[in-house]
Amino acid sequence: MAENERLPNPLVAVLMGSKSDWDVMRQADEMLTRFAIPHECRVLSAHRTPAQTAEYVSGAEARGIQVVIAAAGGAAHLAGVCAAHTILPVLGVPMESASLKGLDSLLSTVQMPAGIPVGTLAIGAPGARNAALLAVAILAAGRPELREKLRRFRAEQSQKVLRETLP
Ligand code: RP5
Repeated sequence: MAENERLPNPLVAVLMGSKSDWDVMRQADEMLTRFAIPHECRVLSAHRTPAQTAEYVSGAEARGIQVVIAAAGGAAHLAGVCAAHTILPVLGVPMESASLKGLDSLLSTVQMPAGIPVGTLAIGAPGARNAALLAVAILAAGRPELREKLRRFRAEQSQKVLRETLP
């Protein structure tokens, strides 16, 4: 799905602070597509487009979005800013940064003071994929068919590991 493409009635918003995050965040997009979750991907920045970020996230719940995934690098703090503007669950994905390898992103995303939570995933691609899987798990709570898909995904993953042979 192309970046910024809007599907009708998206359930998940995948936000990222810069187009430079897309190479990693496309993995969240692909995972959500694999589970047939309606979603939309947008570039919105906490510091470069602060007003538009606040406006988008403030209106997300009314548009039917149920989970927000927010990825950013450095000290950008997009996930925390998003969480400040919505009661929807916000999943933060720290992007790997050039200077500190994502440790800066991780700390600025994970170290939220009490009261406004951000569920923080791993730095980079594993975090992008797991954010999508966690969004699926959140949505699956009230959707038995999605729970079954998640169980099948886990079973296939197990089978793949068990089929591995070593040279
Ligand atoms: C953050 O700054 C973005 O999330 C990105 O990871 C990082 C660098 O952005 P660019 O300078 O590449 O646009 O806001």
